[in-house]
Amino acid sequence: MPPSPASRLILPPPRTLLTRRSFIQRVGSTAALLVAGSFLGDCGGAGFATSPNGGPTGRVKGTVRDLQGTPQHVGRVYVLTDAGLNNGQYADVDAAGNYDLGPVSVGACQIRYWGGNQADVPETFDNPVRITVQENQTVEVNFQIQLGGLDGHDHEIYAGDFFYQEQPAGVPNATVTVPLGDTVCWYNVGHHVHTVTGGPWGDSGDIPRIGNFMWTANQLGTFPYRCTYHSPDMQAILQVVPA
Ligand SMILES: [Cu+2]
Repeated sequence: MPPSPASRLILPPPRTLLTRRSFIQRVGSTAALLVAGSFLGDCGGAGFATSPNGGPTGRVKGTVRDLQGTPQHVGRVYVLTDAGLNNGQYADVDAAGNYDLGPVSVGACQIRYWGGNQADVPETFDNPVRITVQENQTVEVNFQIQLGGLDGHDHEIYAGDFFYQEQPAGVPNATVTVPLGDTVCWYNVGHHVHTVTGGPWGDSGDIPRIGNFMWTANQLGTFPYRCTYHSPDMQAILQVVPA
């Protein structure tokens, strides 16, 4: 889809990044409150289909708008488990800027917007958003986004309980390959403290919930890393190849 005029306002990002905020600031950042988790009632008692495992479900849907409130037909919304793992369920944002995940298993989960290189949620807002789904109720999670997105040299890896997963839907604890000079951001979407330990960067130190650790790939090689608290459950490989 063609970029909107707003995307032309985005400044070229610096290649040296110190914080996740600056990582996401490639897409800009100011903004208002993310609306999340507002229950809309029981949808007239229509009920919902059962989940694949046969358990009770609610429904999750919402809108995707830019910071000016204009609906945006861009991106995809994923369901993550409470532990932060992509569970394979997603919905694309439609032409009217709406998404509808349909039946979602009851319980705690996280709803995550992914706009790839086209858009992202400014760092000032939660993303993913933690919600609790109740049987036969609808949770509305509305995302405000800024066009611009990641620039293709940024790689996000979520650290959850207890895995590393390249975003938006990589294989847990798999090898992630990035070109020299690119930046990797590990973001803790779990409940527990994790670390990213090993490789040329050494030790991230403790990464708290919604905290992050970033490293710009300045050295070629294949680098196994792990969480000092949850290895061997949490171990993966970062491979840096010539750009
Ligand atoms: Cu850990």
